[in-house]
Amino acid sequence: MAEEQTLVLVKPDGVANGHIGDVITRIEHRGFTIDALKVTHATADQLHQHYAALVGEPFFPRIERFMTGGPMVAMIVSGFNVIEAVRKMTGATNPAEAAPGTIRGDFGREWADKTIRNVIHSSDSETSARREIPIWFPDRQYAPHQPEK
Ligand code: DGI
Repeated sequence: MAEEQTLVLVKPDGVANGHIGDVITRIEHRGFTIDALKVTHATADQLHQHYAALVGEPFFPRIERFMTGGPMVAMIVSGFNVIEAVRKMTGATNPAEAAPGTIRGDFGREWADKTIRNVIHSSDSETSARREIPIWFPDRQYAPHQPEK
């Protein structure tokens, strides 16, 4: 556990359904710091990089359609143990299984097709955060704040 940074994306469904503020409020209420924030529209190239491990999956075209289908909000969030804390706040991948109180459990909606629209992405490890931050913020790199001595 240490000072860390994590990448948070409010996905197109989260933006369309009005949850940018909810996500920011939860992050701020936990005392975490937003180091960078922007509205952005994902390109296919960014998604192929971001979900490199999933590109071969049969459901990848659905992810691509969904994630390029509207604007998103990208944030770099920092704080002590922020990666695990925000993952817990995010909840399970499938909103139908995400616990109440989590962002996906509270704001995720059931879907009639086979696309998982789950409101938010958050990095699952320091390795992921280090890799993902420059995909969405090309002029930034993983750079957690230095703790006070
Ligand atoms: O870190 P997570 O977003 O919780 O999960 P992940 O990195 O395993 O998957 C990334 C996204 O890909 C996830 O938010 C939704 C989508 N996904 C993952 N597994 C499946 C999936 N979409 C469909 N349709 N089916 C899956 O099995």
